[in-house]
Amino acid sequence: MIGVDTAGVAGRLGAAADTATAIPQLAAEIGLDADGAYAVQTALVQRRLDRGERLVGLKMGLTSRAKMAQVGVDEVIWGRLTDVMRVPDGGTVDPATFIHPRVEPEVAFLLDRLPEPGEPVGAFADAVRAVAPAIELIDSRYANFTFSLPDVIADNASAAAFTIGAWSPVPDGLENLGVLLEIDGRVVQVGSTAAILGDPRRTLDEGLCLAGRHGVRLRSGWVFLAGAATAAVPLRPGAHVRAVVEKLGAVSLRASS
Ligand code: OOG
Ligand code: MG
Repeated sequence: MIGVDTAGVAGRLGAAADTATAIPQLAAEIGLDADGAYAVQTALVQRRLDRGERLVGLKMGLTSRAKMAQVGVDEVIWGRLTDVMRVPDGGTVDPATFIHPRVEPEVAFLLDRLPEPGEPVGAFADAVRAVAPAIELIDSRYANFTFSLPDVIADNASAAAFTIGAWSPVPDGLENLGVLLEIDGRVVQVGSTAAILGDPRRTLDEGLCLAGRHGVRLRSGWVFLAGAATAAVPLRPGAHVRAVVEKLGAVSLRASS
């Protein structure tokens, strides 16, 4: 890992996002490993903070088999969410501002009282104030949406935009709620929250632990995306996207044409 130009790599990924232009994968060529990739991610997100964006949460990635199989990477990853990525429920995104956007259904947690670094989550009910259905819009900055583990970590886990529905108290049976993704009223993906590490609550421990290793502390009031239960689906111009999570209700997003 000697000699990786962290700022330079973050600059290339940042420019790819800003101009909606794909770049080739780079980790193998420059010898970037997972730890080095998180350093690139930190620098990449810092570019956003430097232009006035605020950190508002964390996203987990590849927490279900369906997602791991879709992208061919089988390790849980995490990335950062900023205020500018948030789209209101029922809001519109312009697909032309992304490279090859995909949407996926998620479960979001609203964080409350979190343990001290190194401590396990005591009661999930203390750490999470509310849960909501969510849609994540991912947009790999790599050509053909193809990447290795360090590539996707460096690219902030493909984070691009997200929408959160109405918050509810944590319902009974969170570990096995039906999940649907609809495009223009047609169901395109069906799953269960059970696909998310067997129980989406587990992703919070994973997130605390994995992000904690890189000095990132989760904050009260942050949003936490547990990762998609199903594969992601391309977002076409004009599409109306709706995600439904049993007991939590629906959330929607539109792509302008
Ligand atoms: C990586 C991000 C994965 C999820 O929910 O699993 C992710 C990708 O698929 O491009 O956000
Ligand atoms: Mg996701």
